[in-house]
Amino acid sequence: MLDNLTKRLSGIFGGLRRKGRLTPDDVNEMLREVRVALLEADVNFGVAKGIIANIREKAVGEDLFGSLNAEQTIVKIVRDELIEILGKDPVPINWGSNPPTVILMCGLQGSGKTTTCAKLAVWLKKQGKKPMLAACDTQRPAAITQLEVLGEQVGVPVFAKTDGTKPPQIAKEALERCRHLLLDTLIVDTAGRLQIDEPLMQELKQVFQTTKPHEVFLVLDSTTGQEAVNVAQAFHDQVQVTGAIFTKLDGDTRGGAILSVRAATGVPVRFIGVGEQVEALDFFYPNRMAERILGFGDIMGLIETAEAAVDKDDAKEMEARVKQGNIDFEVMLQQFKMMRKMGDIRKIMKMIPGLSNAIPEEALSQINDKSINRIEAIILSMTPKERRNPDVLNGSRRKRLAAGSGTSVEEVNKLVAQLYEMRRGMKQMSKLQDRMGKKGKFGRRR
Ligand SMILES: Nc1nc2c(ncn2[C@@H]2O[C@H](COP(=O)(O)OP(=O)(O)OP(=O)(O)O)[C@@H](O)[C@H]2O)c(=O)[nH]1
Ligand SMILES: [Mg+2]
Repeated sequence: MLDNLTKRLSGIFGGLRRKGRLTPDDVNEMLREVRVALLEADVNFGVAKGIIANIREKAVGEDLFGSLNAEQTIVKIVRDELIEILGKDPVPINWGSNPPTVILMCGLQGSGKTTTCAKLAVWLKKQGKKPMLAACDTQRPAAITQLEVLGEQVGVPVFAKTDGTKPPQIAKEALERCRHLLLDTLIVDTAGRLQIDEPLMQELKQVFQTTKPHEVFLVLDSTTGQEAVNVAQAFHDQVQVTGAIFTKLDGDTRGGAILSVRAATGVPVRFIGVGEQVEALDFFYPNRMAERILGFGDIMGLIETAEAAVDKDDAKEMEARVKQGNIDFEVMLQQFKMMRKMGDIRKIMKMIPGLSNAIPEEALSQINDKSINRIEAIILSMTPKERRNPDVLNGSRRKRLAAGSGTSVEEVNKLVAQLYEMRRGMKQMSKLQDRMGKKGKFGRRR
């Protein structure tokens, strides 16, 4: 996600750090570089110009020159400016006064509307809502089935009609059904359209008028770059768009449109799609995005992900065992499970501050599920006794494990050696902590 911009900016600010005291020329040069970096990330020209002008103005007011922490001051100014441009405060869902809340989804063909409908339903369920999906894309025969399959997958009812009923009427009936079933949110999927497609725009307007949506979310494909901003303007002119959802930010995108859309059209970003799975939708926080762009990582996001995935009691027990150096294959298996629940390990590592820039892309790509799968297969081939007490793993047992897991004896040996290595490391660590604790120099935090 915007990795190139992050790398460019850290390079620019890193250069300032090496310089120490700054002259006005240094700052001008820095601003020029930031501007190029923004443009290369596909930020709208006018928006980039505005950002630079604001940074310059604030920098002048900060009495930057000659001060020793000029770099930190500049990073802070840039951060604040990015937050400002992204809309400052996150925008909560407008629930309306009496349910159901209607959310109308629109966007170009293939932007990710239908997928995002399902993702949004999952997100709403996590908020304790009872959503329903309405299939108002009658253009593509497969579209209804697609939504029905997704609805089934996420456990949300789908209202659909295949008897030639027109979308505005389907939407109207869906709303009635939604009320009848006492569900509180209706998400309306619509047909993908090409911008110029007048009849489809008319249809969207009619659906808008019959459902009077509380939110109109425009789904934008972030890989389309600047074009996304033009699309947003075109839709906004027709129906009042209340929010943008940028999809496919997990891919290799320049993504600068996400920085431009609000400044250029007034439409704030509300969610971002970060993967193909139905969970891969994040509520949009301007400050988190700004900090992520600047390579600070996404600590809050990381904590939320971890909290959602980890059972508190499990975590406590694991911590105690790790402290005693008392881990076994049972614990290892549990840790893998936890990591799986947290999602893509690479995505998690990218959320850790500093790490995203420190680790080269190739190294990250080598950390994969496959190697974890092999280790897991070995552990799963063990008997419960072997998992708890690896000392019993003699040669013949190791051979059996290799055969049972489709790996080799070498791999099994390596895994067992790793466990002993980890135990040793943990014991040493806790001894060290104890000693420091006794000296009273570094009191343990817990
Ligand atoms: N990697 C990635 N893929 C996504 C994301 N969101 C959607 N997609 C993919 O984009 C493709 C198109 O998604 P759809 O939801 O069918 O798009 P649509 O806008 O409903 O398309 P039409 O109904 O034809 O207009 C699918 O293959 C999705 O899996 C995302 O955040 N990340
Ligand atoms: Mg669709």
